Amino acid sequence: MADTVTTAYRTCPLCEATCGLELTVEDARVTRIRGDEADVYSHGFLCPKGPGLIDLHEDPDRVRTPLIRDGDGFRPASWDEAFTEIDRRLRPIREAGDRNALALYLGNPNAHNMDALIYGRVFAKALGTQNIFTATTVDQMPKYVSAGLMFGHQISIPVPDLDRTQYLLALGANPLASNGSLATAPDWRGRLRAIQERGGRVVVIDPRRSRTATVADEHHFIRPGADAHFLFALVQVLFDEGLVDPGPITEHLNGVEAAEQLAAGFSPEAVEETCGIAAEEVRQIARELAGAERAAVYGRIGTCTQEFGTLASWLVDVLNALTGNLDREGGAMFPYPAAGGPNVRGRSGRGKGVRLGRWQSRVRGEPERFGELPVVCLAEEIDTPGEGQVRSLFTVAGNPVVSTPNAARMRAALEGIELMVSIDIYVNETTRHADVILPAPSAFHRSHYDLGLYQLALRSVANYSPAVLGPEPEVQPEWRTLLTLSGIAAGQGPEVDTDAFDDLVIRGLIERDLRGEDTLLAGKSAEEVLSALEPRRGPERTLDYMLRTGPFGDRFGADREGLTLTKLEEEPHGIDLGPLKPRLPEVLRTPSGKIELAPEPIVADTERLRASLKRGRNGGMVLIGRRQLRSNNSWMHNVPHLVRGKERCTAHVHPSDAERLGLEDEERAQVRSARGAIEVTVEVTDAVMAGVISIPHGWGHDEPGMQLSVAGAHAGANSNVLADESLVDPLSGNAVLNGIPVELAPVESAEPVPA
Ligand SMILES: Nc1nc2c(c(=O)[nH]1)N[C@H]1C(S)=C(S)[C@@H](COP(=O)(O)OP(=O)(O)OC[C@H]3O[C@@H](n4cnc5c(=O)[nH]c(N)nc54)[C@H](O)[C@@H]3O)O[C@H]1N2
Ligand SMILES: Nc1nc2c(c(=O)[nH]1)N[C@H]1C(S)=C(S)[C@@H](COP(=O)(O)OP(=O)(O)OC[C@H]3O[C@@H](n4cnc5c(=O)[nH]c(N)nc54)[C@H](O)[C@@H]3O)O[C@H]1N2
Ligand code: SF4
Ligand SMILES: [Mo]
Repeated sequence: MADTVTTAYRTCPLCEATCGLELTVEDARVTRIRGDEADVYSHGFLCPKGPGLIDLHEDPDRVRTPLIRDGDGFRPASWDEAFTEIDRRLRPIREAGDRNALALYLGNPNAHNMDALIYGRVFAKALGTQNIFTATTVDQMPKYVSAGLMFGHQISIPVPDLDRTQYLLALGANPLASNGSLATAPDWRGRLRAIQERGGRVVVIDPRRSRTATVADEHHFIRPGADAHFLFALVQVLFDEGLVDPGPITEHLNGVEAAEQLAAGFSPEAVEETCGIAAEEVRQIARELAGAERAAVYGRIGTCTQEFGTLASWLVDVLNALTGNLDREGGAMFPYPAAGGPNVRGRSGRGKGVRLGRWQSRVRGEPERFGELPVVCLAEEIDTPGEGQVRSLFTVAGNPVVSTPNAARMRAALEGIELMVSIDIYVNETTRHADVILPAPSAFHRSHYDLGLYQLALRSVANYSPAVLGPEPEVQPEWRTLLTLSGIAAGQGPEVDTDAFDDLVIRGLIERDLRGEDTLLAGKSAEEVLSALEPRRGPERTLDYMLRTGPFGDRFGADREGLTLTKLEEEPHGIDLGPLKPRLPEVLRTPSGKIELAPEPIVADTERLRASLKRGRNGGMVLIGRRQLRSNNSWMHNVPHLVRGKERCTAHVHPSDAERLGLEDEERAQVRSARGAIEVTVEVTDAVMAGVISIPHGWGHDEPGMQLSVAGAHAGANSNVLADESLVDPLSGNAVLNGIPVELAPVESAEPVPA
């Protein structure tokens, strides 16, 4: 019997759903994880990954001390040794005088990590380089660009108000596997069922009959990459049939006429062939969308990681606006995060808008967006000699070898780089190339608040989780590691006073807000605010500051009932601050103070879409991805219960294609693209559209020198060997990961896969 058995609560950091977990802790070990029934947002919901936190925590392969390269392997080192080594190796590169020789790649788990969200940007700034890359450009950058141009800030992304809508049109999203994205809400299954139970409809547009499509009222196959055509056709029908009715937001709209003109060439008949959806069905959807009492159009990764990603992302919100559903309850609404945010802070209703392309990448001249360059440029910036070549790469919670296009080129680039440093929990496909690996604490040893994902939540929710097990022995908190690296990058040497640095960070934040127009802190000094935050330090101090200056905050005494971190600490199941309310025009940050329905860069790009209508289809196959419930991009396949059972890294092929290509179910096939070839097991299924093959990403754990014993035994193949780094959505620079031309053949009759 355990001596002490306690219960702790923590928000799950693994995906965007932010479920509350109830943890049983016996003698300082977490022995059980269940859904927290009392959680104000998830009410007990959880998925099979949640309990995997125990396996992650106890995984013998997890990195627990700094590692320094030693021949082909690594040797454990102390933190001092590791930082000294980084400083020693970085110094000559830094002193050569070109800051762009340093590069940073930030991966997805940073979005779920309070330390990284607060201190990651400090590190990026300290590096002083234009070579900042993140997983955003293999994901949602098109939505950032469209939202930025339309509403004035990239984070102003309307979310479908699932709990009050009567009609949901979802494209390129499979929330029953992914648990939702750019729309933070636990238990999509329950929320979709509730729409149906109150007499509403769920319509899914996807080249696959996904799990979500299976529970929907209606599913239409669409040819990969044809969402913008389809959405434009809906817009065309709305205008053509007099169904446009933006309602109360009319006075805030610029560009309605321009939208009408742009849509004119995209009648349902004109796009039928390209989309693979019958004109009459498109018309029907447009009428139902317009006729629904409250409706929301929602597009996710399938609409972003494709050739027309920004156009599709834009059209989603054009439709929401034209049907009167933008900013209305039950429609597509702007979140209202308790910790504030760029569209909550400062002067409201008008702003500077967004500026794109403040600098360009060195090799192919890709423009910057929101401070970063497209990750499709990363390998070429490393492997192309010349002035400004990247000589040193830092990765923080990222696995670009598996997660970004042209894996072979990325692998070779990392092999050749002068210095690579990774903050990561595993020696994996990417970090095996590092010269120094710095570990990060397990989720049980760090506190949590979803600073990022609550920016996209369907309700205003606040939930803070303290570290369940206190600090992890031997592993520094990630914020201190990031600040030490910031100091090293800034030339302060390896012994960085992270407490003093942290004081500067928070002071900078406060002073920025004090300078702002419309400040909530009017009449206060930085000293007063700092002393009110005593004795907190590190991320908790910043979080407290953000909550208190947020829309529900106590504003340091101005509102006694207002939110503080102390109040949140007393509520382990979180605080629900209510459903979303209309926010127009206050949410806008465009220079015009209006919603720009037809921003100039987007209008210009519609020409490319128009031209694509004339493209003949050559009858070839195209590749798309497929998320699986028991995976998390590339990094949870070392959790035994998540990889147990049937092989999951398989290629879904339609029966008609299988027959034509001579492929049998469960046979091995070779899939080849312009960039490379992989071998996978075929699953013949009519759940995928004819002409389309679907392979999940995140696999291929068979590289040498990794420490992933479980994943290695379930290696699968890396689908990003096939993805082409030259294919991007031009407005956003986002990678095209869906709709990649491929050829497919039985392994025996195929050319051998090159090593
Ligand atoms: N073909 C194809 N490619 C895709 C996608 C697709 O749909 N199709 N999806 C894309 C999307 S949406 C995304 S977001 C990207 C993801 O791209 P990445 O973020 O580059 O890849 P992940 O697989 O999420 O890798 C996360 C890394 O973080 C480490 N890690 C986990 N937890 C922590 C932690 O707490 N601290 C630190 N420091 N490290 C940690 C893991 O070990 C792993 O190395 O992949 C993209 N790639
Ligand atoms: N279990 C699990 N959950 C996850 C992740 C994971 O790896 N595993 N990753 C997390 C991350 S980083 C993200 S960004 C989110 C993503 O969350 P979602 O956006 O819901 O991602 P997917 O489940 O990949 O669903 C995308 C759907 O788009 C379809 N699709 C592909 N191409 C096209 C196209 O051209 N048009 C249309 N209309 N559809 C297309 C695919 O068939 C697929 O069903 O999931 C998060 N949650
Ligand atoms: S749905 Fe997401 S947040 Fe919820 S338990 Fe699963 S992985 Fe965690
Ligand atoms: Mo993602």
